[in-house]
Amino acid sequence: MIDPANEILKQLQKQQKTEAVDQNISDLFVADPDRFDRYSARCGSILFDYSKNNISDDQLDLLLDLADAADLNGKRAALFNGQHVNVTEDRAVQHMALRNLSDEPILIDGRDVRSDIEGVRSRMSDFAEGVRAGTIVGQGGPFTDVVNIGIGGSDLGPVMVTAALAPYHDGPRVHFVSNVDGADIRQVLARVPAHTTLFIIASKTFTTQETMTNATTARDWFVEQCGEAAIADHFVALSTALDKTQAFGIRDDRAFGFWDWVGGRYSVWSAIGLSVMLAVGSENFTSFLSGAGMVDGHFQTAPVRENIPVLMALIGIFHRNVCGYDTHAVLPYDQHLHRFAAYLQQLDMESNGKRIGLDGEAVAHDTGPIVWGEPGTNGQHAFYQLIHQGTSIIPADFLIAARANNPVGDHHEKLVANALAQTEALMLGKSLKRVTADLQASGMEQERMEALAAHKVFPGNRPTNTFLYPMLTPHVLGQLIALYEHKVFVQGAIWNINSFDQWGVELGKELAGELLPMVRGDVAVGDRNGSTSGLVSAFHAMRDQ
Ligand code: G6Q
Repeated sequence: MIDPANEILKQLQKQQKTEAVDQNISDLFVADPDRFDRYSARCGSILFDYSKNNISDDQLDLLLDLADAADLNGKRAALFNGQHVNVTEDRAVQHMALRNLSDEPILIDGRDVRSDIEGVRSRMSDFAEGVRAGTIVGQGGPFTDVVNIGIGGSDLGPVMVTAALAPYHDGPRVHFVSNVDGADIRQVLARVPAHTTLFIIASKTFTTQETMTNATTARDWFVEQCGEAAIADHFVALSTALDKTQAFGIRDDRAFGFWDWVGGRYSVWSAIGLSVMLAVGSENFTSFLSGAGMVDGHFQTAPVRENIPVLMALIGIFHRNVCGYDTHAVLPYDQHLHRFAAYLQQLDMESNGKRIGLDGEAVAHDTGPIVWGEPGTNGQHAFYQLIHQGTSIIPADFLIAARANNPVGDHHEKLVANALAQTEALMLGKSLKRVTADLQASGMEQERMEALAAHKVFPGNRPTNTFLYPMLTPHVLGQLIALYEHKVFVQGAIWNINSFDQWGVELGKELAGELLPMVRGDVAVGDRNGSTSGLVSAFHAMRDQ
C-alpha cells in the first residue's frame, strides 16, 4: 500500500479497536432509520444493499479517503486509457473494449482496435447463427452438440455463463472438457455423436498441456469415426496464436482470434465466449456484453458513494485489513448461478492472491481473501452452521432475483424468504435471553434448558451484502460479472499489487514437466525430495501390481 493509504488504514485499524469495539450492525440501524437508503446503491436494474455491514459513517468516510489516497482515480484512468497496467507482462488490460458497443475509437498502444474487435465478433456471429440455423453443418448434417475444450480462463467463464443462461438456450447442446484427467473427455465423448459434433479448442496460447492433450484425444476419436478430411468442418479454434491453430489442422476461417490485452480470466467477452453464443444466440450475447459495458460506464462515472464496485471493494478491504477476516463467501439464491463462486474464485484469487507489491517489495498487509460459496438454499443445510455459530466470521454476498426465469408454484417466494431470513439471522443473531424465553415457553425442564441454551445462541453481528436484480437475464449477468471484475481491480489498486498477472501458476507447470518422464518410468527419480521420490516409487509399485 502506498504511504498515505497506509496511514489511513492504520487509523481504521486503531478506530476498530477503540471507538468501534462495541459497535454492532443492529444498533447502526436503530441510530439511523434511513440506513437502508443511505447504504444501498443502484446500477441499472441491480440494487446493491450493503447496509448489513458493521460499518459506520466515519468508517465509510475513511474507506473512501483510503481509495483517494491510493490514487484509485488515477489507476482507473490508466486502466481505461490502455496504459500497460499489467507491468510484469508489459501489457494493457482492455477486456472492457470487448463490451464497448459505442462508436468511439478504442485506442490500444496507439491503434484503434474497434474494427479488429467488431470483425471477429461479426465472424463469430455469422458462424454461430449459421450453426444454430443448420446452414453450417457437419458430416452428419446440422450440429447437435458442441464440445468446448479449454481450461482456466478458457473454460470457467463459458461454463459459468452457459449454466447461468440455461433458460435462454435454443442452440445445440454444449459440453465442456477441461481436466487432463481422461475421465473428463471420456464421459463427454461417450455422450456426443461424432458426425454432428462441433469441437471448439479454446486456448489463448494454444500450448496449454491439458487443453492440447484433450484436443488431441478428441481429434483422434473423431478421425477414427469420420476421417481426417472432416476435421476442417468439425474443429474450431479460439486463440491468440493463429499460427498454431493452423498446425493443428484448423482452417483459417474457423479460427477466431483475440489479443494479448485480454487476460484469460477476463476473456469470456472475447472469442472465448463462442460456446455461449452458440447456445443462446448472438443477440443474447450482445445483451450480455452490453450489461457489462453499462457497468464499465457506471464504474468510471458514478460518484464513489454510489459506485458499486468501489463500495464492494472498500467493504472487502475493511473486512480483510481492518477486521482480519480471511474468507469471503458468495451465496447465490439462484440455481443457475451454481458455478458463479467457482468463476469468482479464479477472478479474485488469481488476480489478487499476490504478496509482492508494484514496488517489488513484499506487501505489509493481507491481500485477496479466500473466495468460496455454493447456491442457497443448499448451503443452509451444510456449511451455514459455521457461518452462523463458528469461530470465524465470514462476510458473504447474497444474490437474489426478484423473478424466476421459470416460475414453479411458490418455489421462488420460498427461495427469497430463505435468503432474507439468512441475512437477517446473521445480523440479528439470537440472544441468550431470547433463547431462554423460547425454551421456557416450550415447557423444557430447568436443568436441560441450562445445558442447552448456550448452544442455541447466535452471536449475530455478521456482515452480508445483498444483490437484488429483476431476473437473471444475459444483461444482468453481464452486469454482475463486471461489478465483481471492477471490485477486484479496485482492491488490487489499493493493495498496490498487479491484479493481472498469474506467476503463481507457473512453478507447478514447470515441475509437472520435469516429473512426467519420471512418472512414466522413462527416467529415474534421482535425488528429489524424499516425499516426491517415495511417492513416485510407491506409484510405480501400485500401478504395476
Ligand atoms: C487466466 C489464466 C489461466 C489461463 C489458462 C488457460 O487468467 O491465464 O487460467 O486462462 O491457463 O490458458 P490458455 O487459454 O492459454 O490455454
